[in-house]
This record gives sequence, C-alpha cells and structure tokens, in this order.
Amino acid sequence: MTPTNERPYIIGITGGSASGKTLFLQKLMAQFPSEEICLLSQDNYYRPKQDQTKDENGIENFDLPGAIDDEAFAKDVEKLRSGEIVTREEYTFNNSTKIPNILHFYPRKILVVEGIFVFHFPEVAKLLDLKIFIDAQNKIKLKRRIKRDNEERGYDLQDVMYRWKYHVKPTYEEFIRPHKKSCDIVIPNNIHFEKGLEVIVHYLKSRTK
Ligand code: UZR
Ligand code: MG
Repeated sequence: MTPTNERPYIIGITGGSASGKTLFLQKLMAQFPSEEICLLSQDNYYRPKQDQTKDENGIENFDLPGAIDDEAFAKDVEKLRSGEIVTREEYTFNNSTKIPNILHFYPRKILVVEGIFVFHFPEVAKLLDLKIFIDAQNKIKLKRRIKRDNEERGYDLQDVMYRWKYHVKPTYEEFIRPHKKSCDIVIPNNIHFEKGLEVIVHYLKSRTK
C-alpha cells in the first residue's frame, strides 16, 4: 500500500475508440514514479474470443459492453481501492500465438481506470472520483484506428472499415458519447492534448505531495 494508508484517488478515462486514451495515459504515467500511480485498462478484461457475440455476418462484435467481463473488472478496481494487489493475464488482441504476460497491479495513491465502457458500467463508474473524456472528431478517430489496427492489432483495411461502421460507431453513439455531458472534464484531442495533459498532471501532483 502507499506510505499513507489513505485509499487511492480514482480517475476514469474514456473516449471513443482511437480518441487517444492510450497515448494520453502513457504520457501521464511518465510524469509519476511508479510507486505513486497505477493504471488498470479495460482491455485486459475482454472475454475469450469464443464467448464473444457474433453479428449477423458471423463477425465477433468486441464493441458491445458484454464483450467485457465487467464483474471481474469492477472487482479488481475495488480490490485496488481497498489496498489489495491485483493479478491478471494480459489480453493479446488478435494475436493467438502470443503468450500472455501475467500482469500485477499495485495499490497506489492514484489509480487510473481506462476504457471505452468505464463510465457505462455503473459498478465501475460509481468508484470514480474524477471522470475525464478524451474527445476527437469521428474522421480523425477513424484515421488513427486504421493505422493502429493495421500496425498493432493485425486487421486489414476492409476489416477495420467494417468494424468501424457496424460495431465501433454505433457503440460510440449508444454507450460512450452520452457520458460526455455528465463527466467532469472533456479534453479535445483533434490536434493534440498537451495543455489538457499539463493541467491534469499538475492537479494530480498536488494530490500526491
Ligand atoms: P481502444 N478490439 C480489437 O480490435 N480486438 C480485440 O480482440 C478486442 C478489442 C477493439 C474493440 C474496440 N473492437 O473498438 C477497441 N473491435 O478494441 C477498444 N473490433 O480499444 O479504446 O484502445 O480503441
Ligand atoms: Mg486504447
């Protein structure tokens, strides 16, 4: 546990797919020593591929809230909140040949919880002290998604476009965008998020002093 025994300050970060959450968080995490901050990503709570719901064309839809084991996710946030260590197998996306790492998460003064459904799952959302929404225009997110899915997740262009139209965009509209109006802070990331990041880092530093 952290030197003082206070419970962590919990920040939730959401935003549409490819809005820039991961990059924002990499930069945020780099500003703190690892003993002060912990990042828990919803990505590690995808249910196995064989348990995913298929659409009418037989394609798994990873963009439905049911794609995530929300119970396990919320339980782990609660564990970290109450000072317990969390152990979880890494999710390897489209790469069935990769041997997953075993990840360990430690309770810290600041806990960051990220993912497309962190505001949608009530049992996770209720644990958040600060809700941040990273926002970008659809055409910009799509451009980023094409690049990322090709380089990191092994999908070709046709695949990306299909998922965008039938899975990603409808999910954004139904389960993600509605939370923009009720979150605490919206950070636009059409060009960059540097100023928004600076403000958040400054605020969090004041809490870890
Ligand atoms: P972010 N996702 C995959 O691409 N492959 C998987 O095995 C599991 C999830 C995608 C998911 C969602 N949808 O849009 C995205 N698809 O990961 C969320 N297809 O991650 O917020 O980093 O974009
Ligand atoms: Mg991400």
